[in-house]
Amino acid sequence: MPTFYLTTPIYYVNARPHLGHAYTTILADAMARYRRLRGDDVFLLTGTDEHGDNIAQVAAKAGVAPKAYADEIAADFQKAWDELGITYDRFIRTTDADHEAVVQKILQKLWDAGEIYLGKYGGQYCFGCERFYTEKEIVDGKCPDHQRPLTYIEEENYFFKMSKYQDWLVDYIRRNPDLIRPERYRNEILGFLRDPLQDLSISRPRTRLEWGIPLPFDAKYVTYVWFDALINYVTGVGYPDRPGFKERWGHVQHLIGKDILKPHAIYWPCMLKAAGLDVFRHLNVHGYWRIGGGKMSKSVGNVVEALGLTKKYGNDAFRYFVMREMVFGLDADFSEEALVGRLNADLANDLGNFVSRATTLIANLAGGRLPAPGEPTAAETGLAEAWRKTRAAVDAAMEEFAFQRALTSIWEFIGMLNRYVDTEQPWALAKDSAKHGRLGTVLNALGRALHGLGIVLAPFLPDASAKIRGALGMAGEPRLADAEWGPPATGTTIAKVSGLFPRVDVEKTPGTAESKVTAEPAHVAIADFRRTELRVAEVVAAEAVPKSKKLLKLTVSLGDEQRTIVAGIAEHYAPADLVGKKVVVVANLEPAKLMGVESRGMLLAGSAGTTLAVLTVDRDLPAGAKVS
Ligand code: ME8
Repeated sequence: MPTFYLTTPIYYVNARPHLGHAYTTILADAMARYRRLRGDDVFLLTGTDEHGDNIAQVAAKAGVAPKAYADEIAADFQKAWDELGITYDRFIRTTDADHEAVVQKILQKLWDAGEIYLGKYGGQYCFGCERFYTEKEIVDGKCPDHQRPLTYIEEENYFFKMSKYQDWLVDYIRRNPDLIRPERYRNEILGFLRDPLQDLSISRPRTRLEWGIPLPFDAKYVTYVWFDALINYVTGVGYPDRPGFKERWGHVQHLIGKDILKPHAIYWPCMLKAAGLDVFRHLNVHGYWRIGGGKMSKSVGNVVEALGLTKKYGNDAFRYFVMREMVFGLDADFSEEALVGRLNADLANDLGNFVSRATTLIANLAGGRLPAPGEPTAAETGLAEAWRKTRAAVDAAMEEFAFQRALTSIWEFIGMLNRYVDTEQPWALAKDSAKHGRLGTVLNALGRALHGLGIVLAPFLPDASAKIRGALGMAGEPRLADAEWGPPATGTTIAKVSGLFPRVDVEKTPGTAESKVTAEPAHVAIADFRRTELRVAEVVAAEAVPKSKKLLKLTVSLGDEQRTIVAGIAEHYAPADLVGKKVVVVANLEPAKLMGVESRGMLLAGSAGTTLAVLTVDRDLPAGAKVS
């Protein structure tokens, strides 16, 4: 059985759980669920980081002892993860006795091996980050993260001889191209390693900081935050010799946000090397959520509020949104409107609608029992093939933590299923007794699709997928191996499922931008509409419009003529992705000049939240064909 060990960062207890923490933890949970579905032996570790100045300071402000403060916030995190249905195997706290013992053990080991020495250090220190900043990193005399002035501190401290590992680390990263991923973060680290690496200060004098783990070889000092925190990943699975430690450690993958890239990609591998432990298999790094355009900051209550949306719209909708909206590794904007947009479009319209149609058709046209299939036509073999491809695409995407790609593939398949129902029209087949064999084939295919979706959606939408499986009477833990295009058996009872994801009426959601704009649209007379000439066009060439972030210049063919159309879609499509696409354009729009380029026509696209999709035709039509 393959082993899979995944960790999230351990979160500081100086802030309540918020959107950012939830994002990482949800991704980790979805990944753990996916690996369990595949049959792997999975261990998911999360927890809290409880020592250090920061926490001592907030506790003092609150008038309680640091441990009491940490107890309260750690419980908050556990409660938040339980409410979100996070399937972690251990919640580690850096104040756990086994962790404190492991940190001391590793420190002693490194001290004995001459990897640690006492030295003097002076530098610009940020109390928010609990670390010194180098001149190069300081922006306008301030901490680039907290935008607060730094304090010059000089003191005697213990240092880990990190500098001696520089060449080894560069070589290790070069020889393991997927160690740090996505690649942009690997490049960032290799770039950083072009400058000389400093030794790492690992202690603070107890006179300044009481709240930490004492150094085993000098009780006047406590460990510095990162040395304590990073070691949680080995404590969590029983370092040095608890059962399963070796096996799990050999397969460890870390998941973090880009803010803590350096400690994980530089300090941690050097620490592991010095301690004689293997380096992690992969460091998976995601981007940052922004709210209202700015970087999301802990001091802003809206990040906590954002997490509250799980209660308003449900865990599944929240999970789906964050996984689908953010390209793993890049930043994205969070907004309630965008979440509602996805909920209505992808969950209510696409998935919810399909599940309700399929189960209702089987109930109404076959008495709720899955009919036997007849001879499949190209439509059914097409579905079977598409399902096989979808599963392979999901597997490949999940290998790289590309959650967005995995979901996009599944939703393309769901789109295909809805079109299949539209085209095959089972309700019409039911009216003609000569076509009842064909009806059985179509309803059977719908049953297969429900079965497959009930399994494959489990990591992403645990609640909704359980409802689908429940309707099909599928008991026990789902397994990916059962998601073939075959079952369920003929005669299986299938219950109606309606309202899997009820649409959210934006007018009933005060405070959203959409609620302000949903006025009843004025009617357009058919004759007026007909004056708009819509045509199918083939994109022949596409390029960015110089100096414009938004515009692309498209050369499109309308069959008998080619023309230039400028479209504001550069933030959503790469030029190369458009070439060869059959799109829909307004052909008789008055020509207009945009950034110096004359545009003759307009490309049609739909949008919801931050997603934009160009309209295409779902069967082959010649360029120039009329759209009406
Ligand atoms: O750094 N977008 O803890 P922390 C996405 N204790 N993810 C975000 C985010 C945002 N806007 N804000 C926070 C620490 N996160 C240390 C870690 S690990 C050995 C020690 C997530 O409470 C993201 O995972 O500041 C980020 O890396 C983490 O929270 C930082 O949590």
